[in-house]
Amino acid sequence: MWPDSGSDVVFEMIEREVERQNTTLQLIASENFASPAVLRASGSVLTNKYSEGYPGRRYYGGNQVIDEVESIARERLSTLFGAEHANVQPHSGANANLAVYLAVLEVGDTVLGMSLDHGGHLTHGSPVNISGRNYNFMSYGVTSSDERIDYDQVRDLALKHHPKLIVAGATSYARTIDPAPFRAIADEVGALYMFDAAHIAGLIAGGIHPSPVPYADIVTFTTHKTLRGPRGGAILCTTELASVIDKAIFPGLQGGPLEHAIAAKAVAFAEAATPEFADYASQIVQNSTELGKGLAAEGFRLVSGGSDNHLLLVDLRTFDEDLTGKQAQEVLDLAGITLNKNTVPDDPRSPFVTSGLRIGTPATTTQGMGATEMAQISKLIGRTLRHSEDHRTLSAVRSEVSELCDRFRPYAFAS
Ligand code: DSN
Repeated sequence: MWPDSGSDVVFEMIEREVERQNTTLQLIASENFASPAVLRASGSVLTNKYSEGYPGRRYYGGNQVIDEVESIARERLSTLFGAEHANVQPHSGANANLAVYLAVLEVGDTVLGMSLDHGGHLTHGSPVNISGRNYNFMSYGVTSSDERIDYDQVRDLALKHHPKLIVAGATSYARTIDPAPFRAIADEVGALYMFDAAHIAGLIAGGIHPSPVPYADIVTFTTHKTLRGPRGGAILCTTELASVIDKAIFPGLQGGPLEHAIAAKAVAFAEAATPEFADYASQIVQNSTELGKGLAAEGFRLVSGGSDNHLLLVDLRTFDEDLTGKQAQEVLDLAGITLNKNTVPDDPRSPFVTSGLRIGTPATTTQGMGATEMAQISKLIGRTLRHSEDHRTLSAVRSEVSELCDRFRPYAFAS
């Protein structure tokens, strides 16, 4: 019936990626290891089905089972976060954000968002993104004194520019984001309020970070970061906004939903509602705190002085003024430590070079690592970057990383 593609070279590539994920340290703050059950739903025959529309209102026939799958995903998600309405169709966090803009803004409208180099996201108004091209974004950032969100600046900008929408949320911000002050500012200027919880959705679901749902009109997020689901996005909103949000996703922005991904999201939402997940979320933050202590002891400066969440933003300049984030990322990769370069607030270097690193604990925490391993990892990072040109050191670190990962293997199976 089908060509014999079981020995396609692509499967050999997937095997090698399983091997890479099993044997190197995954410290990219936005990554995680989805459970075998999530992977199973994600790889299912639901990929075959077209289901434009929403449960009970599809354009094509044959959607009886699909309707059940999408309905359970929506119900589980609404319950998990206590939201009035959930849309589980966004293919990604970027699409979720763009759908919100499409739903509530006109081209040219003014919006307030966190600047990319202070921790925001491309879709929060970067000039190279459609958000920055279509809308008049004004950027707020962190204070220079404590490197935390400058709520006074948010308010001043809001009073001056009267945005139609205020966007909260970040991709490289290590501190708790209090959702309440944004609500007060939005009310003061008559703006709508969207909270992009992509990075911290799992911490909110686990009860470790304050939920923006009672405050924000709309909450967007990805499902694959701390929430530990399949790659994708989701939107929560009030009943009042449900119809415009749904219409913005389909037919406004997307075509057929990825129902295999929606099934996997449903599985992940059930996992995230368990007491074990709450323990997991708490452990992510404990691990981040421990890793931060270790890195500080190695001579690294932590932006804002530490972390309340799943990530650390490291300013490399106190450790080695000439070492760029790009160089550090590359040499750590050689040693089996995977993380990403990141700008630090007011970074004099470009986003392709940077003076910082972003380091996250969601994946290693899923593997079961704890305080002892975080201390070990901080030492490995310090040792690698202190001897970055010594191949013997890199090779010794690589072996130690392998041994460590072997004790905490995420996937017992080959692909
Ligand atoms: N690429 C994601 C991150 O790493 O934070 C954001 O889209």
